[in-house]
Amino acid sequence: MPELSQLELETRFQKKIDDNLYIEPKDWMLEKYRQNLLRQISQHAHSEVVGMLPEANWITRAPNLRRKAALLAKIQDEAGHGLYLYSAAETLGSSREQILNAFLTGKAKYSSIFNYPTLTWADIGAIGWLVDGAAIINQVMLQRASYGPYARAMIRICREESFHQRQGFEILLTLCRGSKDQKAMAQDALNRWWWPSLMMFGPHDKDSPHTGDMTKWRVKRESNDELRQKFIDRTVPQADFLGITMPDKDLKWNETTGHYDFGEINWEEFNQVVSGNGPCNRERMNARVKAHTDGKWVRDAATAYANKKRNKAA
Ligand code: BYC
Repeated sequence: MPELSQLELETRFQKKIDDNLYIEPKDWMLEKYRQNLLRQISQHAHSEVVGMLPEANWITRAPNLRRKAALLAKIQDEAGHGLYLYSAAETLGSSREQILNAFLTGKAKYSSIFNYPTLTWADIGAIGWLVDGAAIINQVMLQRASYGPYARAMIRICREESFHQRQGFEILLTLCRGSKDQKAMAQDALNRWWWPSLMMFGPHDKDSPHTGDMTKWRVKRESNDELRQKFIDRTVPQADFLGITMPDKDLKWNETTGHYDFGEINWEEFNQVVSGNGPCNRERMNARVKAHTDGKWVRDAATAYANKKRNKAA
């Protein structure tokens, strides 16, 4: 078969995407597509792993055994999501070591949301309800991403995330139906987690440098602003059901658009958190670096065992 020109390769690649076929690891792909996917999938994996930290803060203080078991299981699920995603990222030609190195040296980002502290038990409810809720809205879309390994990882992850969202909502429902103080604790958690949850969807579309390419390549099928609106429309009635209110005086149902209008996000806060100056950025990074250092003997032992097995087989 004659060799295809760069232009022919690019045309075939885009046609495959336009026909809703998966791009698989061994297929030809645009270098920019590969790099952008590696960026997003690895950031996503780091987010899952860092996301364990705020919740881990409450394992020893969960109010009863049932809550503790559910929280432990949820945190383990997040570790599993991180592992699926690191594996998907590795199919793009970077080693696990390189990917982790970019994270541990602060070069790769992770979601802004995990740089906020979990001050009360209600925060664990708010994370499940709002943070996992926002993550699902985004990840349901990613189940149809054009890159096969990412889309398939997302299908498994979404199944677990929807369970997480419900357990968070149930924690808050219990608090909201409890004493006056418990309901106040739920309201306080909502006050602190609402705006950071909206920031999870990323900057406005007009300020989002990657949206154009990622949409063309069908990694993104809905934009940051569209997904954020979807999340708000879905979540406000849930807050009404709980009997607590979003901390946004501009939040109002708009009959004409059929959506909620809402106030402006504090983008200065978002930029500060993303650039390392959020309330817990340093604490999160220190915890991950320590875990990685402490885990060296495990990686060394696993490598030694794999080498021994390989040598024996040879
Ligand atoms: N935080 O052009 P844009 C979970 C960055 S974990 C930090 O719109 P894109 C869970 C963005 O990376 C689920 N950075 O980018 C776990 C880019 O920076 P670079 C986490 C953000 O990629 C444990 C720049 O801003 N979910 O569920 O088109 C417990 C410009 O943005 C953020 C994912 O990771 C942010 N919030 O769109 C509980 C989903 N937003 O790379 C729950 C996968 C933007 O140029 N990721 N940036 O330096 C995505 O869907 C997309 O990457 C985003 C951003 C929608 C986040």
